[in-house]
Amino acid sequence: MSGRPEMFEGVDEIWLDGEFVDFEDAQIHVLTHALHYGTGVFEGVRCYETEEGPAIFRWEEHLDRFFDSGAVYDIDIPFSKAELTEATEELIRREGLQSCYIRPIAFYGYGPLGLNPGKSPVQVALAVWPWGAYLGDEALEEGVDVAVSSWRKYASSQIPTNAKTTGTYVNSVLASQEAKANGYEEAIVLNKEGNVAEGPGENIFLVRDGEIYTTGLAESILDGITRQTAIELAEDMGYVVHDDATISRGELYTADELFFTGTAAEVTPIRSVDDNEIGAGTKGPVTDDIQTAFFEMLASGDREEWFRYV
Ligand code: PPE
Repeated sequence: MSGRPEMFEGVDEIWLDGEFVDFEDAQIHVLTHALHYGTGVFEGVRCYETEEGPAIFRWEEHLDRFFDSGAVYDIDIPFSKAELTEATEELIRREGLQSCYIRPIAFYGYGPLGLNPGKSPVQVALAVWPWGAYLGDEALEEGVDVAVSSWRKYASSQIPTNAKTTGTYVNSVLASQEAKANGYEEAIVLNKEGNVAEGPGENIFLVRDGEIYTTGLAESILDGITRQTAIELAEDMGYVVHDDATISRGELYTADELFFTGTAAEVTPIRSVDDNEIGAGTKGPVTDDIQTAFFEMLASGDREEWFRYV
């Protein structure tokens, strides 16, 4: 296929419905239910290069969330967790990757249309590709300039926010497009109540007087696995972490430090919000501590329970 996106250039195969198929053959029908109604669930996982070879980071937690997301929509994934694990590891080996991003997706496939997906078959795919720093290498060092979006995060009373559903990402797409159109690198989305929820693809942390705050699960956020990782690493270092915080827009402006967490974004500092410089306008000391601990943990693999070696 000519014009293949650069990020997929080296990808040879994709696992689709139980088989390894050539990249070009990983196709689905235009009448796929999920294309029309967004009835799919997905994950984003990273595999890191370690001294003992490639290791998938917190695979079990991602797999659990994948199945939980599916359960919300009665998406009955027709493969066991063991089968998906085996397929993912095999795919990484076949692609010969030392580190990569992993994208599992399960969705209502080609069947009758109409809102109730009842008779549509569930299809599952796994893809892997190299993916560097989500917001750029410089972002990890210097931080990103972000803007509070005019789009609100959908409330968990409207669509479950703890499920990672394909369709609902239009909310993130809108916020992200708006931020970029206005010259910012990323957005922060407020929830229906007007408090801080998260980024379009990241959770958010605030540092004030040496203590760490992150928005609570009741604030219509995704229960991020990197969020949980950052909380644990920070607590291990002796920081007080408030993981159930309600954060107002104004508190963003007066924070000592802010940073994003996410599988793709890892630990990315935020250097300004709506053109207000945060702290010294670069990566702050607490953010640096957490980010350093995060990358050291990934390089050393010393939290064994978090790694699955391929
Ligand atoms: N909130 C949202 C809305 C979100 O999409 C993500 C992950 C997170 C929080 C962080 O969750 P976790 O990865 O478990 O720490 N966003 C994924 C998709 C990014 C994309 O652009 O695609 C990701 O980071 O893989």
